[in-house]
Amino acid sequence: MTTFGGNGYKKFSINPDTQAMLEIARREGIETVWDRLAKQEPQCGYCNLGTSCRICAMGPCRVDPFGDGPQKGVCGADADIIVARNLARMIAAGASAHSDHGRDILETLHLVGEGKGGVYGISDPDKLKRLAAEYGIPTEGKSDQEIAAELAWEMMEDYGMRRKKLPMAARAPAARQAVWENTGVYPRGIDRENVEALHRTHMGVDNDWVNILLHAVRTGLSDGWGGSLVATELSDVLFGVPTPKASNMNLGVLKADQVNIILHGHNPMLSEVIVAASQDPELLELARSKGANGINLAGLCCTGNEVLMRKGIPMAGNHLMQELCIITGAVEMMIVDYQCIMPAVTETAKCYHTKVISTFDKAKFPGAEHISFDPARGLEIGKEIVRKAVENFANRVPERVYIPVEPVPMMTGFSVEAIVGALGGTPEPLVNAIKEGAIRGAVGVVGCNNPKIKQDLGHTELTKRLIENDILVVVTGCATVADGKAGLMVPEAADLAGPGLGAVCRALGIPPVLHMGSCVDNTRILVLAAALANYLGVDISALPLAGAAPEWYSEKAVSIGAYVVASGIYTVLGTAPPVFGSPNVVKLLTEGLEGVFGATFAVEPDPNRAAVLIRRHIERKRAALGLPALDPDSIAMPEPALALF
Ligand code: XCC
Ligand code: SF4
Repeated sequence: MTTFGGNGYKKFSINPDTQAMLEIARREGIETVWDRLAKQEPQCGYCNLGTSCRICAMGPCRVDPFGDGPQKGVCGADADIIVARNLARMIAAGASAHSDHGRDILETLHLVGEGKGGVYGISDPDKLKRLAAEYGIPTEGKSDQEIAAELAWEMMEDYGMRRKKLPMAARAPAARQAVWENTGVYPRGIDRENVEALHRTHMGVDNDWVNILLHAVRTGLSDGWGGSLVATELSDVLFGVPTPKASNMNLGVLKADQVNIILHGHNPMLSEVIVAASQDPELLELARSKGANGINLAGLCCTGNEVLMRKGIPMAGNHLMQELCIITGAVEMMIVDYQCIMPAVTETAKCYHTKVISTFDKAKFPGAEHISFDPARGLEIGKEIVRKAVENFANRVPERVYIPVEPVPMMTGFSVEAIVGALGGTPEPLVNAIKEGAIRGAVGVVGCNNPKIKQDLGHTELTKRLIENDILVVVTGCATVADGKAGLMVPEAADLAGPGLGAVCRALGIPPVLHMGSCVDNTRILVLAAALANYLGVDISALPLAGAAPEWYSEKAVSIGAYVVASGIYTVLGTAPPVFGSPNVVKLLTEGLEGVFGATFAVEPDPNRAAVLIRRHIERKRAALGLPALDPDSIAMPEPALALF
């Protein structure tokens, strides 16, 4: 129902496929995320500033830090406390989401250890043994199954209260761990930090806003060096460590003559068996008998990133494409697990023949068919679901099928193992390229889409500015699809990079923008940063690195931001977090953290300006390491220019 016609859709997205589908949505009278955003406007100013509170029944309260309205809530909480509590709760929700995803993978490893893993097994015994060694588990003479059982048992302790420190946090340089110790934020137990965050932010517990934020940091660290890392590492053990491969992106990966199944959400457990089921000869024959030339899988969001990294399954889109995929009329089924799945998708699906199948008991959707996922019966359930999709091909209305674009090629699969492998088994060539200045530094461009920002503009503009200035970019999550669709993730994109980075990419045959996975896989970036720092014998905060989340929307992104900064990496946010109602909190996040963690947040919606902030930061870090560096002030800051909204 988006009211813009023709070129008006350029206001919402840089992508031709999005623009084309918005026109179909208008014609068909289908509501999208952009329509619903417009209906919400103007959004609440108190909530935007973070100064509204509804955590107890004496409220809800709003404080008015810049006006002459109330300065305190009913309990006496001021703007600082309310903003800090709200931010801590966002971080706890995000960290809980990642960590509970990790728990689901861990439970699967446990089942494998008990010999009840059904179709699941150990895909990478070497990584299993490396992790076992890290947890002090002797492996000699033991079967993979025995090791899996013991490792699962040990990792379950990471969630509880028996540890003083999370074991995998020891991958960080000693200097970084000392920072965490000295500030009292070394993460202990994953669930413990999350529950404590909820406890502290209950009315009348932690009334010191700095103390609240320090615990929020610890909660974030329990995600980055705990829950998310469990998810990444054990997914590699169960499903394989990703290796470089070619794939495709955008709505053009849907095939008009095949059964199309979209995999949406975050957890790779089910999608891995769907990949197997989609190759089942009997189901392929069934598809042929229905007139389809095959069964085509395509990913969305982070489940898409997972199967892209490991299996090369193409991606139909990122966060803001979830409704638009269905509007192609070519999707027989959308299989969802959890996180980032808009409740709206089942409404959109009602306008088409698309079936939405929910699969996790903790994530049900009115309007979807629920098929409860049980790892022990994995493949059986996978085949049952794929069969339904194939049968649904008969209900497709060919006249309504519209796939607006051709797919764009990209390269995926850059796990830390793969990157080090591509470098010849040691980080040395990368370190040397950085030392010499051919590569100035590296930046993780990560995170979501947000309809408040023109879709993918923040990601792609920032990435282009960075690579053309010889800064290597690594991407995860929805940023991947943005840069992939823009053609930045093929080796030929070396031509878009500066001369130094371009030459390195050509020599190695890699793109200047490397795909490192889903959002839990931001831990791969942490682990790589830690490995580089350890190799050089410095703290992570000394390295010429930065993070950016140009279009973030999710609580998970806030948790990621917290652990990235607390790990010593300067991070620029495109979307403003709800903290501006407390000048004290803003000052702490953007300045004060430097003295504590050696890194801060910045907020800069204009990607061209964000690129300059990052380039200046990288040159400062280079100079401090005694490497050839530009004068940061010689990098001119452009006026805000891009129409983002
Ligand atoms: Fe969700 Fe992970 Fe954000 Fe994309 S990037 S919108 S969190 S799918 Ni993680
Ligand atoms: Fe209001 Fe305080 Fe209750 Fe929040 S905790 S709703 S500020 S009384």
